[in-house]
Amino acid sequence: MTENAVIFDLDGVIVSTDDCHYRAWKRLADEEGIYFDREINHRLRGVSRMESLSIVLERANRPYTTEERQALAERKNGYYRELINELTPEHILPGVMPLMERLKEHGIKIAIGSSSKNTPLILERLGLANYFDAVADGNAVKNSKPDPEVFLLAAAKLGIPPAQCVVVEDADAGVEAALAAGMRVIGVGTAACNPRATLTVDSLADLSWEELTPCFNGV
Ligand code: B16
Ligand code: MG
Repeated sequence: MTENAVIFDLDGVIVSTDDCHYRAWKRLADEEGIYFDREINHRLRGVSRMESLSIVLERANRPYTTEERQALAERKNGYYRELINELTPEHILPGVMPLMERLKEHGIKIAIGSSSKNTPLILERLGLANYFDAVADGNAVKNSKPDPEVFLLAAAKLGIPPAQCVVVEDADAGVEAALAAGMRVIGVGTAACNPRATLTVDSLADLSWEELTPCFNGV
């Protein structure tokens, strides 16, 4: 039988840390006197920390040196870690655990493909540190989404060809990364209206097994 895998994005798919990112960037921007709102925050989804900072600084009224940028990114990350330290398994989004349990029962491998360098801490807080067959995150890749590197790394760690992997993503950058990796992609949450996704659902709680299985080759 052909082996298949599902690679889950973390922020916005497994857990709503996307709101923690927003609050941490907002605190930093307010302190620096830089305009920041949820629309700008939307552009940060799936994008690495330093690239996110560059987007935040588009609205700054002076240039920032490399050293200043490094310090700002560290400050934001401190605010963010204060927030994610409060996470518990109850913060796992609806539908996620039943889906992952069902995938495991059917012998379908599961992995994380996240741009976040905080992935180990988040998975630990959620009680999922040893749950996945593979974890690929921002600590292990050079290029962030929409580059396919993180998803290709997850597939390589699983030993499953990209064409047999399905990605679950909430970010447009992540949808593009999955397609560039040659994978099918389910758009959820804020990617639920992305026409490039193979399948879209508002929440994983709404995803039926009958809808999901055609996404796999050979199942
Ligand atoms: P960190 P994902 C991404 O995670 C977030 O969507 C994005 O907003 C964030 O900037 C990026 O991780 C880096 O996060 O600062 O924790 O390294 O959606 O790819 O799981
Ligand atoms: Mg995400």
